[in-house]
Amino acid sequence: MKANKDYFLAFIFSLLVSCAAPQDSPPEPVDPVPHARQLDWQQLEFYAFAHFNMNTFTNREWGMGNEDPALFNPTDFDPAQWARVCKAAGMKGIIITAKHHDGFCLWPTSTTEHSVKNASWKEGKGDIIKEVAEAFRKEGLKFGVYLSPWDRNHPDYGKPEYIEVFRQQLRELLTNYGEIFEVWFDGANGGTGYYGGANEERRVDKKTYYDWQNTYAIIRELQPNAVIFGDAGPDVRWVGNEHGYAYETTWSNLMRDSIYGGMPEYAEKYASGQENGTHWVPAEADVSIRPGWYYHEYEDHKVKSLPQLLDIYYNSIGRNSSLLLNFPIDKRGKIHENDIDQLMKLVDKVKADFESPISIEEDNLSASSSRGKGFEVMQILDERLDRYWAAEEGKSNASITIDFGDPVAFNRFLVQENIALGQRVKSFDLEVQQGSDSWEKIASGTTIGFKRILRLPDTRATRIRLTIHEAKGSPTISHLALYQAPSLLLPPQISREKSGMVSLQSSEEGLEMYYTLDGADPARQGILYSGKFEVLEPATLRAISRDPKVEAFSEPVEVELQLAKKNWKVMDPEEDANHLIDDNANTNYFSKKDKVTIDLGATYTLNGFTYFPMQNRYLSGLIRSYSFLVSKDGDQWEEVSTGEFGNIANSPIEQRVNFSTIEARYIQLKALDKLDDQPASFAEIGVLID
Ligand code: FUL
Repeated sequence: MKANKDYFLAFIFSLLVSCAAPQDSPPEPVDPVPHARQLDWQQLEFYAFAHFNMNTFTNREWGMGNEDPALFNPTDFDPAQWARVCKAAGMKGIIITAKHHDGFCLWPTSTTEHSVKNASWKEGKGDIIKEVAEAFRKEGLKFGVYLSPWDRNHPDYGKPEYIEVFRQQLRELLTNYGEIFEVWFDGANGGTGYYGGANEERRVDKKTYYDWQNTYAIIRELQPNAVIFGDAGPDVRWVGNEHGYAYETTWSNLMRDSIYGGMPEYAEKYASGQENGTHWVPAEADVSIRPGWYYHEYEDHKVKSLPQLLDIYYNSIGRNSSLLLNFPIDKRGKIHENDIDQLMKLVDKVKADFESPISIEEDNLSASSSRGKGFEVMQILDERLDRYWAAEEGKSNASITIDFGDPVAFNRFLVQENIALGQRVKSFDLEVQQGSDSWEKIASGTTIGFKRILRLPDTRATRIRLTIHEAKGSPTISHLALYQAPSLLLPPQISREKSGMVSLQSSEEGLEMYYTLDGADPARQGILYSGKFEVLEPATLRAISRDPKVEAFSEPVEVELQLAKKNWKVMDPEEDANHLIDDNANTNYFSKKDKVTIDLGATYTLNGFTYFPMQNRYLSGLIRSYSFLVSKDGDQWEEVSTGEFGNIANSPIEQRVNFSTIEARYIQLKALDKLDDQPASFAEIGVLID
């Protein structure tokens, strides 16, 4: 293992150094401190989650446990592709759902018939776990397993007998598939299920039922280097949300003994750790690249955007947490192309952000206090955890100053503590001098931990000072760096109000935005955006962002704006009618009558309509087949189109329908058939005019 090798080299190096020049003694650790396996794990930072199991084939997030094993049947299972993608993204390994709550096992376990043994895939002769473990090992990546404690298939779930089944499953996974780096236990536990045909609700006492200590002992025996993940650790803890965000204050210290897996108050009380936590249990932020953990074709257009993924990166890895990014593996058995595209955008941007650290020389550095030989401030220059600056014993506040002489430009600040001696920093400020002798505070923070990254506005400074105000014991800093990240140069985001007012939103401060309304090239003929503008008639809006610092343009974006809904009125509304015509696809209108009627406020020559289905994670009332009618006076109606929104269940994107030109002032969309029995739902409705 690389990290172990690094420690060994570091040890030899420190021996040599200590022979040459005697070092002062290192600071006493501030408890709790990490175990060696936790230190190795911490340096992985970024690794993948794969949700691939029975739910992939039943289009669900949680299965009941009564699914037919034959349904598991990937058509082009390709774990080598997963491994290549993860490797290219700089991810260090993968954790796979060996068994999710529905109980289906991805390996031919001896404990149940509910497994790949009875799948159509490879006529029951396959072993997903084996193939994934081998593919990842081949790329030099790590392999870990998610094993759901809750099992909605097993007849004995809830009884003492099940615990032995669960442990046997764990033994098989930890014995037959080589080195395992992490074992992941979900907090979701107990409830309704199939349970071998009982079809009932089974609640368990989450504190006592699993007898976790004896289960952990099996892991320690079979895989002593593996970290165990759970709400209560014991080695790595849940960050407390599924958005991939750690908190401004994130301690790796935790009151571990007050917590058990699946505890209701966990997220609120414990997720950001505790300054006086008794055990070292660092945070792991888990999040899916799509809304769901499992693959659903209807989410193909909902893969997280680059700005969303960047926020996740900076709010996890930049806040003393690791990042476990999930790929919902698709029905072929591959990572979907859309997911790969977005992942690689993130990877390229992160690479660009940290590509060229601003050079800091030993002579630029000074500290208000230093422990002595071996702990001087220049130790922060390299990235090794075991070479660090420490303040004098007993000093809990101290500062590091970088004096560049000439101004430097930066917008990222990265700082790390030597966590091997415990997490110490409680609060800090970042200040700059810009020519004069007075210090200006540009940021402040609380915890640092293994890694803290601040995203800052573009800043120019001749001197930069990190002041640690409060720490548990004398602070240690193992690394500090500054970067000038390029702007996030994305096309503007376009939104429009019911009134027809259009706004452009930029992906980063300091960008210019240009637009045209006649289809012309916005880079050459664009109007500089300075605030909302009105567009009432249909128009082709093209827009582009420009970074004046580097004189570069983003890709252009193009939107066909339809007739503004300024004078529209929903006739006979059942609910908050505005949601239907507010030009915001994130608000919905529901109709128990399964139809909507609108007065356009004037007569137009129509040649089509649009239906934007709801965009919520859980869909209801989507229209499958429709009838569209128009009227000149609101009395006499004529059907101008009827048909199907073919693939709306799988692809709930805006639907566009054209028909022969007709004059009308009133329109009506009727649902003839829906995906379920819920009231017909509409995010937006629009008209196309000639
Ligand atoms: C949750 C589970 O219930 C989800 O299905 C998913 O596996 C996620 C990672 O953890 O608690």
